[in-house]
Amino acid sequence: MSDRILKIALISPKGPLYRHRGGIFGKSLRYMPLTLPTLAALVPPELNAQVVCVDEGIADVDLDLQADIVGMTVITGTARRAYELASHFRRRGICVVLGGPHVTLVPDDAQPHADCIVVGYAEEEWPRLLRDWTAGRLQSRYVQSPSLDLSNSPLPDRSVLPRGRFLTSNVFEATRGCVHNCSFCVVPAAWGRRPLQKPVEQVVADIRRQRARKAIFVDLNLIADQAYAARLFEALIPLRVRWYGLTTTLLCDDTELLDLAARSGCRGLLMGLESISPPGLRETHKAFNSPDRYPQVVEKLHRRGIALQACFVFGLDHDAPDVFLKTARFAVDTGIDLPRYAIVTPFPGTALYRELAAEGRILTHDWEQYDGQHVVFQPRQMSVAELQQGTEAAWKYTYRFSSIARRLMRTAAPLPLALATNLGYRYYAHNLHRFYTCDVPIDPAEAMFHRLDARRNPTAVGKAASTPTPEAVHG
Ligand code: B12
Ligand code: SF4
Repeated sequence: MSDRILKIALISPKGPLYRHRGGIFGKSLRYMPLTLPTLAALVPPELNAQVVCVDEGIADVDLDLQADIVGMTVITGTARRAYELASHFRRRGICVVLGGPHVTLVPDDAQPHADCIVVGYAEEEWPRLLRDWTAGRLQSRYVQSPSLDLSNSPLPDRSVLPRGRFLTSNVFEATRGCVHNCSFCVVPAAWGRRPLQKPVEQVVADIRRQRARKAIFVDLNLIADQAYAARLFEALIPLRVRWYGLTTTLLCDDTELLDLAARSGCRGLLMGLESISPPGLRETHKAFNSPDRYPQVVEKLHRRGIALQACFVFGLDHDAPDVFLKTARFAVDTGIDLPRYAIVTPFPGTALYRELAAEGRILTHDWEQYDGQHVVFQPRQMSVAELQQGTEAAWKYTYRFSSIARRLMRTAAPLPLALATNLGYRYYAHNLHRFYTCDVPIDPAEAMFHRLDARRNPTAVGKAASTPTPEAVHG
């Protein structure tokens, strides 16, 4: 054991969408991400390290901070900021390590900006890297082994971030990855299609340790492995938590699993419906979604008290200029609790990016614009301005008072909460241009919802709004 204290600073850099200006609510509108708590817990104890974590979404990075190693997590929208910080710390002689989705998607984009990068999940590579650094034999790239197994990973250390600055820290992860292969999705592109799972007992232990009454799962598709999902849902029943997460519409084809999800406390799901056009879905390799059955999806969820936040994307090659209002009308007529719209984003490293690049249709490599809200490619059947404005029109149609009233008549959620959420979204729909440069991803509605609910019942969270929100680009 070494006597010297190894100083590690872990940073989640800000993107243009997500600065900590306080937005309209003066507090961060996000739940605690698990990236830094997970990395902190992986630091080998024998290294005698002191770990400081900074989430630039809620606090400033001290540019004079003292550290031996600065590790930064990078998503595409934050790559530019991460590289800027990396260059600053490297100039100061600090070893900079970059990792995360963007680094995994396009390692060669990140490599020149760092002393060392980690490609893929870091459960084995981050501890190895730290031991190598201590022994003076740091390599420039660490790549996740294809046989990585999460069964022995430690529970995330949430104490490294200030809980009070987030809407909630009851954020959990059971699985990683997804078995599907949607062309726009970063998940199969970055991490392949083998789902990884934490042992169910470990997830339960984490929820118990947090004494959570409400749980948000950040898993990108909780039902990627349905047998695992069934085991997890069974294990959640005795915990009596209300939980929110992301699945595909396929959950509604499996009545047994859906019933189990409802019994286990599921109160809100985010699903990527993506498009109401079958050719559009085929184009994205998401033909398992069937628009004919979307009304049944909504109805089946509502019958079980589960609210649906449904994400649609605009700008697919099959989308003509009438797609916006058609989709918005469909979302309203179908009674979706919270429809969301995003602009297709060809994240670098994805199949979609390769297709568009081969056709010369990528318009910018300014990664800050890769946020699901800006048009970064040439659409096939409309102009860039039509795509941008049409998306805004869909938001406005969906959240006008008459549309809200029609959806509220069908909602499975308690009316006051559903109303509050919708009004929050209405505000957002009418201020999209402001949110492009502000704290957007977790909705004003969510903040409003949390406030209302906290007043009503400090320990409970109701049904409607609190689905984990930000994955407008996810399915
Ligand atoms: C919480 C969350 C957020 C939070 C915080 C983001 C953050 N930087 O932490 C908020 C709400 C701000 C957010 C916003 C957005 N998000 Co988001 N988000 C997530 C989410 C659901 C969970 C993150 C998490 O906690 N993961 C669990 C941890 C343990 O996994 P991990 O982060 O991958 O970390 C592991 C490895 O990647 C690696 N690693 C990661 N970082 C580092 C750093 C070092 C030094 C090392 C060694 C290793 C390492 O080690 C970890 C352990 O294995 C993920 C999806 C997911 N489940 O991962 C999407 C995800 C990160 N988001 C995504 C996107 C697209 C967005 C938005 C653009 C969505 C939108 N339209 O609004 C915005 C972008 C905001 C911006 N600034 O540009 C994409 C990123 C794709 C990309 N190429 O950029 C993801 C992957 C989801 C997806 N659709 O595929 N998001
Ligand atoms: S969009 Fe959803 S269903 Fe498709 S690959 Fe990504 S996580 Fe899986």
